[in-house]
Formats: sequence, structure tokens, C-alpha cells
Amino acid sequence: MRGSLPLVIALVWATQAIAGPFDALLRRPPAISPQAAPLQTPLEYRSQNGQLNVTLEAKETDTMVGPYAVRGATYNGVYGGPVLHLKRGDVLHLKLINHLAQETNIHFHGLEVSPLDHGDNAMHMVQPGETWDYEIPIPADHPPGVFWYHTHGHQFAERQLMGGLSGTLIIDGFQDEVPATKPLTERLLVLKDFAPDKAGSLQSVPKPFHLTLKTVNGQFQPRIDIQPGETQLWRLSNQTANAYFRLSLQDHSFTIVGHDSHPLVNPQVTREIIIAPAERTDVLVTAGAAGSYTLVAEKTTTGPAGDMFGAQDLALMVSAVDSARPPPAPLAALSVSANARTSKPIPGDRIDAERMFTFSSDPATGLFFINHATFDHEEVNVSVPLGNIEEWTLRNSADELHTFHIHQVTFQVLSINGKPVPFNGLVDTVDLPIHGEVKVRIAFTDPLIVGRFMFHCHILEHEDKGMMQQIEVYDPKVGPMSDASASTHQH
Ligand SMILES: [Cu+2]
Repeated sequence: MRGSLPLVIALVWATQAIAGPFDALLRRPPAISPQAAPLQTPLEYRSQNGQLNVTLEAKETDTMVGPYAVRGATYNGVYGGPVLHLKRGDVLHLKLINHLAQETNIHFHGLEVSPLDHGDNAMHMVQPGETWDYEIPIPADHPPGVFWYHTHGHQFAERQLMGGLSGTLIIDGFQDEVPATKPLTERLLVLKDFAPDKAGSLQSVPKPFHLTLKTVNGQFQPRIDIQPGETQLWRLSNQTANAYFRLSLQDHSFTIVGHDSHPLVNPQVTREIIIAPAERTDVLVTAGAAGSYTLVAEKTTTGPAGDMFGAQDLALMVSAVDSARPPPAPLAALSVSANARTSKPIPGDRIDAERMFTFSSDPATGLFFINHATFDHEEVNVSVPLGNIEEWTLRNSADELHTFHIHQVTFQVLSINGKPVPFNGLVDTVDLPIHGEVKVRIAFTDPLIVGRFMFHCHILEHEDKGMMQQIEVYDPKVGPMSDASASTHQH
């Protein structure tokens, strides 16, 4: 079935919205009115008594993105994606019904859970008209944070995800790990980017991405309310197929307190945050004097051979006294609880294997490779005995960025271009600089992760065109199911 069915996601233009308004939008976005609709959280589902039972119907959907009528593919009709709330120790029962004309499935990004059977099994495809029941027990000691789930249909992932097939999964408890954030108003900001072609079709994703609609929680240019002097916790999740976000907030700075769900050991104050596809960033924002401040997505580029994403005003932060709410309390000193598991480095006193992966592309064929091979559903590329702690060198030999992500585990970034990186929390995604390399340490030590899963570039155009490999973590008492790792070095 793979590759054989056309994806029918079309954009239906609002009568007045032929290319002109989109072009105008990208040259100079309209100023956002303080009367804009307030930022909302999309459809939410919360676990009860240790269970979350939810049915997600993947279907083509006509929806409004601001003033623009678009046709995407959504879960339960919500372009911004339903939000699933769970607690550690809960079990997620998720029924996926595929109403699309092509295969799809769901991957639970960042969760350290089983990849087998009805678990986080991104190898299993759900055919058109079929239903699949995911059962994801969240371990009692699982790190809390903002995770997300999305389609992982190889060769369809870019278009399906851009059309809307993603959502957020929050495991409660981040605020317990960073106690100063407990009293703060928490906001989820899901960043998406929709790029129709000029004919109004997402049948093929247009290049370059000169027409894009950037949204927050599926809303076009919403308003974010805050009081002067108030600090809020904004939890940003990049749920785009390909787009990097470079965010600035007029007259304000951000304090980064979390990355990829996990607390930063050392919070960072910055005027600008860059969020790669699939990454999550938790920031504190303290509002200045009463007034309106624009949250801007600045222009980004992924390199000479990559893509350009135009600037757009994303949202308007409106700072105003709200007499219905208590005046904001000062922020307590930031520190990370000793219980935060992902805030401890991975021990490096015993490294069981070192491997090298080169991320490359061929402009002539448009294919993308890891170690000179495109993804093969049938082939296990790396075989790892459970218990290994490994160091991987990830080399980018292309004229554009790649974004490394591996399922089932978090990892530690050791160095970027040979320069040691001070430990600042574990991550599940890392940017590979152009013609550069990143060294990471990964602990394949949790018995839950035994099975086959993937690592890949999270620029989904690249993943769809081959930049993905399969890994097997096996129980050494049983032995590997496959004969892999011939192409990588072990010692
Ligand atoms: Cu890539």
C-alpha cells in the first residue's frame, strides 16, 4: 500500500483569498488587534481514575484558519490538535479510526514506553477504513512534561502532519520539578504551519514554502492576556512538518526553563528562542507595563539547500490589570527538584558501543540518507543489547539543517562540532548543524524499550524521502531478532 494512494488534502480558498492576501501576509503581516480572539486550548481529554479512554478519528476536515478556509486532515475535527492530559501511572487507551484515503498511524513523541504490539508501535500502519487500539501504560516514574503525538506514516508523514494530524500529550508534574512555576498561569502554545500551493492543494507540498499560515493552537493571530508584572509559564510545542520557529516578543525576554519536556538545570534568559521541528520549549514570560506586545515568528532558513520560512506576527500579548484576578506575586527563585530524573547526566564511565551516522542527501534524486541508505521497512539497521550505554556521532554532510530524533529514549548532548556542551537536561531531539556533527550519549537500559523502533530526521520531508533507520533493542538472554549493525562500528 505504501506510496500508492494519493493524499487528498486540498485547500479551499476563501473567495477573496487567492494568493494575494497570503503574499501580503508574508511581506508585512497585519497588525493584530488587542480585540483579537483570546488564545484557547483546543479540545482537551483528561484521565480519570488512572485511565484515559479516547477515540481519535483521522479524517479530512474543512476548517477556518483565521479568515482562510482550508481543507486539512485532523483528529476529531480540531486543526490545533486535541490535548491529552495524563498522570504518571495512568494508562492511555487510544482508538484510532482511519477515515483517510491512505494509511496512517500514531507515534507518541518523547514517551519512554514500549514500542511493541499495541504500544508506541510506529512500524504498524493503519489502513484506510481500519481501526487500531493503542494501549500506552505511562510508567509511574516517567518524566512529566509536554509531549506530542502525530502521524508516522512513512512517505505520508509530511503532508498528513502539515494538514493537522498531530496533538499534544501532557504528563502532569513539570511544576513539581520546577517548584517556582507552580503558582503560575500555564499556557500551551502549539505551533503549526500550513503551506498550500498556489493552486490551493496539499496534494504535493509546495516548494519553496512561500505561502504559509502560522498558527498557535490552530488559531491565527490570537491574543494572550497577562497582567503587568505577572509571570506566566508558556509551553511551546513545534508541531510542524518542516518549519523552524525563531520567536521574539516585543520589548520582552524569555527565560527558558524546560526543553523537550525536561527541566533545564540552568535556566537561560534570551531575547530569541529557536524551536526546531518536534522540539518543545518551556519559557517564563514576565509582562512589562500595560500595553500590547507582538509575538513574532521571525524569518528562518534551514540553509543554502534548505527552505525559507517567512516572518509572521504570531500573537499579541496584551498586558492589562485584571481586577477580577489577584495581583501577581513575585516569582520565587528557580531551582530543579532533586527528583527530576532527566536532570541528571547519563553516566559515561562505561561506554558499550560507539556508532557513527552520516545524514546526507542527493540533490539529483531528491533522496535523503542515513549512512548512504534510505529507509527500508524490512531492514533493521542497528541492533543493540539491552543495557548498553552508547555514544553516537551524528554527522550532517548536507547544505541544510537536519533534526535528529530517536523514539523510546532520551539522550544527552555531549558536544556540538567538537565543542563540549555543558549538561543541561536530557532531550529527545537535536539539531545537526550544516556540515557539522553532534555527539550524544544514549542509555538503552530500560527493559520497557525492548523491540524495534526508529530514529530519523524530524524534518518530515526528509524522513518521507528516506532519512530514517530502524533500531532493535534486544534482550541479550534471548538474542537479536535480526542480523544488523554490520554497517556500524562496535567495540
Ligand atoms: Cu533532515
